[in-house]
Amino acid sequence: MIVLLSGGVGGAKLAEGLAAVLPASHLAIVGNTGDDLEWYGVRVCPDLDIVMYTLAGIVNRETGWGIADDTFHALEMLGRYAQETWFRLGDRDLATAVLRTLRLSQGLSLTEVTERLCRELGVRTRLIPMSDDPVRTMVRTPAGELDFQNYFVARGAQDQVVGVRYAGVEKAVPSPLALTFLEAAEAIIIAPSNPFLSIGPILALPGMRAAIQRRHGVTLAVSPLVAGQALKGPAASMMQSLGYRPDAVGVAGLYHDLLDVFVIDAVDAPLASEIERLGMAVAVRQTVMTDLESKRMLAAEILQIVRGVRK
Ligand code: FO1
Repeated sequence: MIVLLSGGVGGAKLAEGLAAVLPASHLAIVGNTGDDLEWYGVRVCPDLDIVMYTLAGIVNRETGWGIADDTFHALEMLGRYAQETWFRLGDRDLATAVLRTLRLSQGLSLTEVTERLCRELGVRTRLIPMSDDPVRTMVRTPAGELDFQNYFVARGAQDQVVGVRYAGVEKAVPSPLALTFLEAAEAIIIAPSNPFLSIGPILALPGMRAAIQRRHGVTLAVSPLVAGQALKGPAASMMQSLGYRPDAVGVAGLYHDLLDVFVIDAVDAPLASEIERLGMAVAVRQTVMTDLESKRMLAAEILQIVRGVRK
């Protein structure tokens, strides 16, 4: 069993690659819920939905989020009522959120609801929210503290980030199903997602880092920074403003207590020895995933690396 810890768009790319090279029964994905939001009374789980829609083959390939060919009639109507429309939740996407909200109100856990939605969309890979409890990523900026979607979507991730906090995390517990899969995993793979906004909330759950550390299986991460830049999103500038080196060495430092192997891009090969000094092996590969072939290729290489690690 391979378990992928994933955020949204970057994580979904690797999820797609892994799903293409592994039987569905050998892959589980633990998804971030720190960027969830209540939007007009319905619960939206962007990172879970991005992965679910990607694996279902219905994701909007241009944006990486939302559903292909979705329409925005509900949002337009809200605009006519002079309500906020900055979060572009499409009509089909809204249906997912309505059904999720209904099922949660009927007493199902988010883990159960996600499992049902995936099954109904034909997704056979297990997708498990990191927790059934609410955790909200809050971003501290010179303009004040903002919830994640406000920072990211409404304000376009333009504010300088001076701190990140995961509200509610102290009282949250990891999803029991996620822990079961993590404990049994031959390998845990940390996706090339933002270390603070996507992976940070998962690792901040009480007991999560310890659960990853005490296993015998391999733990590997793929750097989300290539040549000091994120392929998407504000990871590099955040690293800098939070006082970390904005490159693969900085990311390796954030995970140094967890990793056996860190996969960096070929352009970052000169950083390998510095990362090794942090106490992990380094694998240098082409990590930029642009199409299904490059996703499959990276996934296959990761499996090969995992199988070659002697602990
Ligand atoms: N990202 C945007 O940049 N603008 C949007 O209007 C937007 C809407 C949206 C609706 C549903 C959904 O599942 C995701 C959506 N995203 C949007 C993406 C999302 O905000 C982020 O990419 C993730 O939260 C970070 O992984």
